[in-house]
Amino acid sequence: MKVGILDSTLREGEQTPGVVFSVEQRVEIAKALSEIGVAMIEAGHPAVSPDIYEGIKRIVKLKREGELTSEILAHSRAVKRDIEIVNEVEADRIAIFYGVSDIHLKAKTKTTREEALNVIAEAVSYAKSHGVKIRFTAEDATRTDLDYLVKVIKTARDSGADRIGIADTVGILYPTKTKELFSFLVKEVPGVEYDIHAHNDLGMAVANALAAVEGGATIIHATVNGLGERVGIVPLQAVAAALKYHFNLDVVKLEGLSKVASLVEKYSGIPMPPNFPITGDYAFVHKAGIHVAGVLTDPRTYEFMPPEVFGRSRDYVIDKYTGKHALKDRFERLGVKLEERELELVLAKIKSSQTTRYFRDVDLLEIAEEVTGKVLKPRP
Ligand code: HCA
Ligand code: CU
Repeated sequence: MKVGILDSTLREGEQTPGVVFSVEQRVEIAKALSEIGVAMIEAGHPAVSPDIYEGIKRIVKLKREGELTSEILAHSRAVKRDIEIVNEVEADRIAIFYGVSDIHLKAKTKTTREEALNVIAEAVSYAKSHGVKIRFTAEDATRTDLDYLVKVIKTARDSGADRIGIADTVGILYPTKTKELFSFLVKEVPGVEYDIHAHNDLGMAVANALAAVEGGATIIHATVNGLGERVGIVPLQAVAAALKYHFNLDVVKLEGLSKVASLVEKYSGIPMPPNFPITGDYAFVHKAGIHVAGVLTDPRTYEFMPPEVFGRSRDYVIDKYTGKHALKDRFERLGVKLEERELELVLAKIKSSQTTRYFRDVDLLEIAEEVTGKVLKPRP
């Protein structure tokens, strides 16, 4: 199975409310993405603003100088002006999108289905005449009449697109349906490869992406930290881990994910929630006594992915949920040897402080001194 990631942090990701990347930041993010090995980088929609235009130019230049390896894409509406601007920035591939559901045709472009096919054919052929590789994205594909969607894809293919993006623009899909859709399209319209662009409105974007791969999609759109319109799209870190563990696919260097996640967190100003998969602060932190005792004996009890794979480490917190195993381990790590009875006294004290969120090491030592009457000197 040949599957790659298209990272759209610089295009879809910048469509997150409040997010704007500077030219320098765009270049740095693209470098970091190429370093971890994403197959494609959607670097922006150059017709939107001069800085995006400039950013794509700089990224394309680095690609030509051999500093980046990913394929560089630029986004475009199905209009000549946009296509010409993409032509100027000399991206490796143009990604032309057009809303093809009846809702989009009626409300946005005010075209009939037939007229839309002409617009798509014209735009794709025009791009083709510039010699650039083309992805055509059927926007709102998942709310589009299936027979018409087939016509759209055939039109784009016959006009020169070698990739087709199936966009779940509103995030309405679920996995069974996703797999069915891709299996059908791959059979019905061969001669092109398919991308899945899954929005996360129902929290199923990663699952839908995996289902699309099972159905034959070969490129998954993702953004670092799952940024994007509304609640965003497939988060790169989760989908990369899922592809590794379910399909044994290496789509990016997993140990590099934390660094890119922090970089994008900083530049986007959107904090990563602590309970975010893989790169969140709590992704490998355990709490309940039973869990901590389990992972201290064998981490596989409550983890299927060792944190080291992602360059991270395992930890646990101490509060009223804590058990004796965890406490004993914590004091041992602090270089303090407590008798069984003393540990029990410390634990009782912890359990009687139900509203304390965390006991830090200094708090634990203080309690231990109190219950034992000894002066405890932790190992430096
Ligand atoms: C957009 C729409 C899009 C396009 C997806 C794609 C969508 O914001 O321009 O080109 O792959 O969700 O339909 O992001
Ligand atoms: Cu989108």
